[in-house]
Amino acid sequence: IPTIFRQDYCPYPFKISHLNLIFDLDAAHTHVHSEMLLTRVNPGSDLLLHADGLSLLSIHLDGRELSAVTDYVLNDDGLRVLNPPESFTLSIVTQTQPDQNSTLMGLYASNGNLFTQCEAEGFRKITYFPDRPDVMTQYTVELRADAEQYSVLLSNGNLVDEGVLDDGRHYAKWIDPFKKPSYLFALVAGKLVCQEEKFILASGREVLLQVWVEDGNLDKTQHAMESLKNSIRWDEQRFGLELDLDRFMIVAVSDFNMGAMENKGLNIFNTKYVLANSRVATDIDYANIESVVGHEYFHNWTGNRVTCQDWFQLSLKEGLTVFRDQEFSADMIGTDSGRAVSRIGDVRTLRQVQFSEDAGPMAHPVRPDSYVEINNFYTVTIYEKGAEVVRMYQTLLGRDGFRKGMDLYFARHDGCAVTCDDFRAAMADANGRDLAQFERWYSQAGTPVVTVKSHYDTDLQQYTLTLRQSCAPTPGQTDKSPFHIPVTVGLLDSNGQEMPLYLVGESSAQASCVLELTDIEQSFVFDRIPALPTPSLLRNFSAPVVLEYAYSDTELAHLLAHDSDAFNRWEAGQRLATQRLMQLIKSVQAGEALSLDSLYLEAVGLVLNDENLDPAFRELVLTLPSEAMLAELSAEIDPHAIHVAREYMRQQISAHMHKDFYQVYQANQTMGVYSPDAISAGKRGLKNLALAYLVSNDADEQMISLALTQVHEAQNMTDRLAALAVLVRTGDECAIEPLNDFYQDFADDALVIDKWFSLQASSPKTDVELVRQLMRHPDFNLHNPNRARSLIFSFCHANPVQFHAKDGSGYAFWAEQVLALNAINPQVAARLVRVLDHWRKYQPALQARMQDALLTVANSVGLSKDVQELVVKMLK
Ligand code: B3K
Ligand code: ZN
Repeated sequence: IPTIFRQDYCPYPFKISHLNLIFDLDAAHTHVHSEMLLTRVNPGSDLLLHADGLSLLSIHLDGRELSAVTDYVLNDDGLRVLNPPESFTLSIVTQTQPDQNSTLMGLYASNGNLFTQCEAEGFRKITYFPDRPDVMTQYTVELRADAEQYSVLLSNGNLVDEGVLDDGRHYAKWIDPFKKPSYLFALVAGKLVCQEEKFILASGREVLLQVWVEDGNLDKTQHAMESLKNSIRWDEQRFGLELDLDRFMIVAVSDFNMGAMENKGLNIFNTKYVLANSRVATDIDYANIESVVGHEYFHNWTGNRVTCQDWFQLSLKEGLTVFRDQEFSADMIGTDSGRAVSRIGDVRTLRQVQFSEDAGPMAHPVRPDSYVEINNFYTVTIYEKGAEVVRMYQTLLGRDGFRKGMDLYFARHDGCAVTCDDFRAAMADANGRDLAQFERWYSQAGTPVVTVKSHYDTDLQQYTLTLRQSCAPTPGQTDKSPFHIPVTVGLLDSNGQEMPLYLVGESSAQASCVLELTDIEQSFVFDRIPALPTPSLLRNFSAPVVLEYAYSDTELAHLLAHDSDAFNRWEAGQRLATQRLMQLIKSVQAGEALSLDSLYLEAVGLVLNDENLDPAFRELVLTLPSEAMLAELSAEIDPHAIHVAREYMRQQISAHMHKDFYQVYQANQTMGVYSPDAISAGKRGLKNLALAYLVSNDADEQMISLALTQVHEAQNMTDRLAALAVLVRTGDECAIEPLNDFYQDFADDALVIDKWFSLQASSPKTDVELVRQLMRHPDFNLHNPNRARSLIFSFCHANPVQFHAKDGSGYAFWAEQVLALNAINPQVAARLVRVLDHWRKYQPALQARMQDALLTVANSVGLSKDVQELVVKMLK
């Protein structure tokens, strides 16, 4: 399988000013007529057009039919037109079969409607075209279809004409006024209904906003519409960026490979990120919808108006847009503690998933140097680490400096396909800063470790922090050069107050300051420090690094109680918990008696009972690091010991704070009409965390009936699902009836049935046999990615203790499912492959069984590029 290298980039030799597309749509056979106007812009070669599984019906150049012998060569992956003239029109007719397309790339059918997904390389499944992001073209699209079955016909841009054809079918013609790369093309055809609203932009211009869904779902579109309006306002206010079209559409589809897609003016969404009302969606669903709607909308500028030169620059649009959606979600909460809660959530994902990617066989830089299958590079490194890299510009340059950089970026590159270097240059030039070293964040993989040592000089009243950085080797990169790392710090006195910081040589004091670590080791000296402080390091997680400092328990308890940086308060609690959990894991392995000291319990008890603190924040502090996080921190992963240790600690917390949890449970009930706002959601989150602790394994009847009552009386999905989850986790009979009721109540709502599958699959009481049994349920369907994820992925990802069963039965199941999915949908299969990323870090006995499973997959015939690239890298 060929590898693509970043260094091999060559500009495309032709410019394509216009592309006219006519679609004769039908689920069985769709004909695509394409006409493009080409002009040579670079001397030399033949014209190369991409293709993937297309049937060519005809091809004409300036009206002359081309001959397969003398004029063109047809391959599996493309078409080569030999010796074309300098300027010409090429007309091509192709045929595709949407209802046979189970990959969900290109044109495909879902519940009888037709949709497209083109990013990254799906357009080549629709027609012959240079399917690369730096070829930007103006599109005119005419859709023709049966008027009843496909009553709604949508594409990018503005609707310019519609009507009835002679043969009784109808048509719609769309023109997108902005040139765009092929990956942003989209069409939708089907029986759909919409919620629509006119909206006035800051400039006074009126636009039409629509949310399209299948019939019967109009009671679930309001939140997506609100989120869209909030996104539009936010981008105007924070970045001065206005919606550039007269119409903006969101369409929900139930068969979708990922979350959503930012096609110009026609965003296509997984139903999971559109549909919500209080009966069917949880607080987390509501928050995710807001964030994904924001993300796709923000792409309109960061991705669409300015796009990527090649796919190696993917983080240029994804990292930046994730950063923007994170800031949007934080601003929507508004309060400082809300911002911290939102930041903690983002960092948790980063550490749990991205740090582990960066330490495994798939580690790659934010701007990779090579790939086999680009779909394998839509990763947490490109997205989440990419967002951290963008955030560091803001930390280094300040909010205003960052805004200046963004303004310059758009001034320079609007309408162009550019690189990560162009973005960095705009940030540097707009602020007169040298950001040359900052480039290493793009080119070097791996998570840097920053080790901090402190020294207090009583006589000089000086406090010195010495920072040292290192970064472990990653595949293909053995030696790393130092990164440019912003480390935000503060110092607390013994009362927990901020000490004014006077860096030596600076006259003004700050409460928090950004230390710029650029060498391997650097010392920073603070003057006028009257007594030994407690350092608060890496505030707000100012860089995506592991920070090591030999904190004592009392220092951590002090930070947890007093730090003005809410992120570091939480962090101190997590450090306390992690130290204990790692010790407990060792004790479990050694067969020793387990115990938990009171310092931890007292420290988190203060937070639990502090009613001045945001409930959402209290919930986060009382949530132990996940089993996945503990695995990531282990030198050799023992999933069973991790599970036992964490469950033990949960029980201890539960036993010691039973009364407090009960009180918190009662005090944080939300009454009245459901609202997904952060305060109400935070209360529900804390209340349901309290419930989960109350119903720990040895729960008494009274607590079980508390959960049962909540299941029966819940007025919203958040409360109902949380209580049901708690019951399912007991593995007792008490869960059977509520689970059945839940299924009956929501049998016709696919997204809720996904929750029903997922809840069972992720319960530590569910073994692989039960998962196999659930796969035989009439509602299970491997072709639907949401359903596959809800059962198979939930089991493999979210149920480590069962997935890693000692007999290897979980891994055998994994191999079977990877192969089954490989034949249907390679992208979804490849995601599942990644579950075994870290097989070499597990205990030897598990490792051997994982290797067997990996080899079973690797030695199978008919592997997709997607799956093959991964297993090869994992077995290397
Ligand atoms: N840009 C799309 C992702 C496309 C994934 C293709 N395998 C969604 C997003 O990041 O907004
Ligand atoms: Zn994106």
